Order: sequence, then C-alpha cells, then structure tokens
Amino acid sequence: MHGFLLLGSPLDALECPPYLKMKKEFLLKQAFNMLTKPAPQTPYQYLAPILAERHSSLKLYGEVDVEEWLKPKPVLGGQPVLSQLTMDSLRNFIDSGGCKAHVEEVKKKALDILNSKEHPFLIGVDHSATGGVLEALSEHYGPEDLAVIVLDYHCDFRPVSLMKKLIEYSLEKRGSHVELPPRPESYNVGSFLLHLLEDGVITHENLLIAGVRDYPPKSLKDSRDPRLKEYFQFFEEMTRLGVKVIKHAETPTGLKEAVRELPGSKLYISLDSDVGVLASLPATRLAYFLGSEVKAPGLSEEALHQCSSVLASLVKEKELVGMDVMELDIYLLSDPSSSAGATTVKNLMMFFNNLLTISSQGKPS
Ligand SMILES: [Mn+2]
Repeated sequence: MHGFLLLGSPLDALECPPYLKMKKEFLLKQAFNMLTKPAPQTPYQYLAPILAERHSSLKLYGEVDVEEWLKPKPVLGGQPVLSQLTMDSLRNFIDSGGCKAHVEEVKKKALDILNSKEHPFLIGVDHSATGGVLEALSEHYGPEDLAVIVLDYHCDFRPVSLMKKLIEYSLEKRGSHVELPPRPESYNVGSFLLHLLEDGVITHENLLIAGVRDYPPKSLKDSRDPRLKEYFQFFEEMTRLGVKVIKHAETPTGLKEAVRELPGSKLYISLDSDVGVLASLPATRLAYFLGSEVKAPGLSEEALHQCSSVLASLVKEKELVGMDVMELDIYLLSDPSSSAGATTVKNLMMFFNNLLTISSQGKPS
C-alpha cells in the first residue's frame, strides 16, 4: 500500500505591492526585536505536522530549498533579505526563469519520493511549483495516463502577453492610458499549465480545472476591443483542444460529469487554496488582492465538501498518485487573532480526509 510523503515548497514570488509591504514589515519587526517567535516560516512547517498526525498514511519528507528572500516569512540573518525584497527583484526572478528553476528542484524530490514507492503530497505557496511534481509523475506514468484535476479560482494557462493586454485594458477603464513594458513568456504562477501542456508533460484531454472565476463571459466574443476578443478566443481554443473548464457557478455540479471524461487512470489533484478565497479557504495569498482583482468569493464550505465527495468517488476508479495544496498564506494560516487559519485548516482536513480515506481502502498496491 502506497502512502503519501509530504513535500514542502516555500517559493513565494508574488508580485503584489500590498503583500510585499507586509513581508517587509515582518522583516522590520525582526530587526527591531519585536518578534519573539518567527516560526512556522512556511505553510509546510505549519500544516504538515497537523496532517501527518491525523493520517497514518502521511509522512513528513521535508522542504525544497529556496533562497531566504523568496520564502513567505524570510528570517533576518546573514543575507541582505530586506534590500533584496523589491518588486524589481521579484520581476527579475520570474522573467529570468526562477520559477522554472525551482520546479526542477521540486521534480527531483518528487522523483525521489516515487522511487521510494510512495506518492508526493505537495504543500506550498507559488502554484507553479506543482509543475515539478507533475513532471515527475508524467515521467513515471506517461502523460496519456495522468489525469489532472485542478481546483482554482484561475485558469493558470494564461500567456504573459495576454495578461499584459488585459491589465492595460483594465487600467484604461480606470482612466489611465499606459503601455506596460513587454515581458518574456516566463513559466510562472499564472502560466505554468500552458507550459506543461506545450511541453507535453500533461495532455489537454487529461486536464480539468474547476471553481474558475476568470473564464471570460460569452459577451466578450463579439467585443469591439480586440484585447477582450483575444482573451475570449484564447480560452475557447483551450477548451476546443480538450481542456475541461468548470466555472465557479457550475462547481460542483458540472464537476461530477466532467471527471468522467478524463482518460488517464492515474489521478493528480491540485487544490489552489484561492479557489476558496473569502469563503471556505480564507488563508490564501489571493486575499491580498482584495479591492482590486478579487470581488467575488470562492467556493463555499458546502461546495468544497461536495467537490471532495465527487473526487473521493473518482478515487475508487482511478489511482490517486499525487496531491497538493498551494497558494497558502502562512501569515493568515498561523494568526491566532483571526479565524481565517482555523477555517482553512478545518476545510482542508475535510477535503483531504475524504480522499485519503478512500485512497487507503482496498486499492491494489
Ligand atoms: Mn493557481
């Protein structure tokens, strides 16, 4: 019987000014000795022991190395983390392929786990790290047999150039006409699935994304603005190629039918915690986009519960070979003065408990 080894990815390279400000404040508090206990530093350090204590099939593996300034809670030490932590350095990290380099490290650990006849269960921040586990699983089982279900507020297959046009459009709507500088088509939190598809790591038919809030409405089809038209057409093309996208309003009902269409017999489940933003999973990084991007809450507790039941019945038919929970926010997760952490942990336990219970029952090993 396979168990799951909990692997941590602490990469946190979010380009979001309010989030960056909070991280800098965290460092300043350390500099002025206003923090007595900076631990736990990452979602893995917080969540992995809780999950392992609950389930005998879960064991701790450890975390992938990441430079201090790229961790969610950097610790002041020998490195100049405070001066490194700027929007410019984050942009340089992403544009120069930093996320992809991290993915290679995640892949090595995931392969090590698979070679020891166990399965990877990734706990992390930047969703792009999921790609490392998927690369390892794809090498191990083959892309044709690997079904991937992602619960996410966003479809993380968006090209950088397309997002640039959308941001320019929304800035224009708010009265400022700016042309953003072009950026390379990097492997990042919003584009990693596109890279996995283009590189043949996963197949379009084997990819299902549910809980989605960024699917363009049909009204954009005939938009007079070419950028919006392009956005709509890009998403249509992805579904035409076989990617199954279940919008927020159709989740979990649509999920139940869509999972039947996945050809692969091995199953990977990726839970981007932002799928429950302002609702079942409030301790997510997306919470820092409040007031700008996020206007609508993610999945309710009930909807998330129903999703986990649908997935649990699927685990009776397909072999669950890997899972993850990503985009967790350690500040909210471990903040005793807020209910966000407790709500998130409770609903994560419920979600994975359903899957692990079924997964450990009578599966041929
Ligand atoms: Mn995501």
